[in-house]
Amino acid sequence: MDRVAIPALVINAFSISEKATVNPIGSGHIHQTFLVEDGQKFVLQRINKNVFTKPEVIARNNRLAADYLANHHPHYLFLTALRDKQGHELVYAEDGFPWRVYPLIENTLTVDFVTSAEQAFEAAKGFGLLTRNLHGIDNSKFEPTLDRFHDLHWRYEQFEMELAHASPLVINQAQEEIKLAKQFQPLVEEYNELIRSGALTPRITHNDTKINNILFDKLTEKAACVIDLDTLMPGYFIYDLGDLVRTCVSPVSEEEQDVSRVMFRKEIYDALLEGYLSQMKDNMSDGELASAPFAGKMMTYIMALRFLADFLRGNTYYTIHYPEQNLVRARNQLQLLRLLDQHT
Ligand code: GN1
Ligand code: MG
Repeated sequence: MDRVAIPALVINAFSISEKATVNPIGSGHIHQTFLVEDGQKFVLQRINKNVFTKPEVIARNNRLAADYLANHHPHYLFLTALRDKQGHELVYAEDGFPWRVYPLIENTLTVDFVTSAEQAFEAAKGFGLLTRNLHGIDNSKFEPTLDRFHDLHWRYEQFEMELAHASPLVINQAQEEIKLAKQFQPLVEEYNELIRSGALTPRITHNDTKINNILFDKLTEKAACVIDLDTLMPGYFIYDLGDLVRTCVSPVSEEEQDVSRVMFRKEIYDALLEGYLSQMKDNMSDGELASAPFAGKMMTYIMALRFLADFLRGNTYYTIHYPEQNLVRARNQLQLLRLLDQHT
């Protein structure tokens, strides 16, 4: 998708000066994100309203969390959107797309690849701490920003539906991946059984714990702050631990085209579990602890299905830079899933 121009209305609402420099940043697949340098530094983001059809729900959930954290954990650094001149966090442009601004947290950085067990431990500790600190909040006040987001059963059905409607050409291109995706279908049964058993406690989870959604302190290399809070909503711990495993355990990302470079790094996997549990194990049941090995498989499978479904549907959801990118991502994730299935 081409970069959009920033509407005058948005520039005006957030009092961005004419002298400010604006550059695209980030590697997200959904929104458009810019760094604004205007004396101070800000992150300006256009929310993709085709994906998040209820942006006010994001803002409301984030506000609930921010208020709770300010009361119960006043030293915890939680990112909140800035308000415009009129006190709004979301500013709607003429085309209906909402924009928001975040302060840039100085002296921090993001990483796209985990390079050490310490880094993996820190990232997992950071996401574990978020859910830990939100323990005790009234979950029922939160609304899902995306319905059934990590419902593996539903994601499998979506994949089947796209397959039923896809053109013979794309089905042919994705033959191998479709076959593999179907082979892992028993994971859906396992997921259904786990949910049905009631072993997992509903919690407020981040739901997008990929490695580049955490800021590390440049000096100490400790986790400083989690970012991308669009899907902060009720969920299960397996979603957060699982996406950490999915994005940290291999030395290459989901974008890697050469699947022989996808690998399972045991020391990273162990560090993730250790880091996450260092924050969470006190309030986890035995049933939850026992389901930890399922987390990485479940989330890797979900992403394989989602990328593959998007490819079959003609690439309408994720940003792509070349036509087969979603197929490549699906292939990559299926390879990772094979490895996780062998090793965990
Ligand atoms: C999307 O936009 P981004 O990169 O934060 C997606 C996540 C996927 C991720 C895969 C709302 O996140 O679920 O794990 O891509 N977010 C949404 O890279 O669909
Ligand atoms: Mg996200």
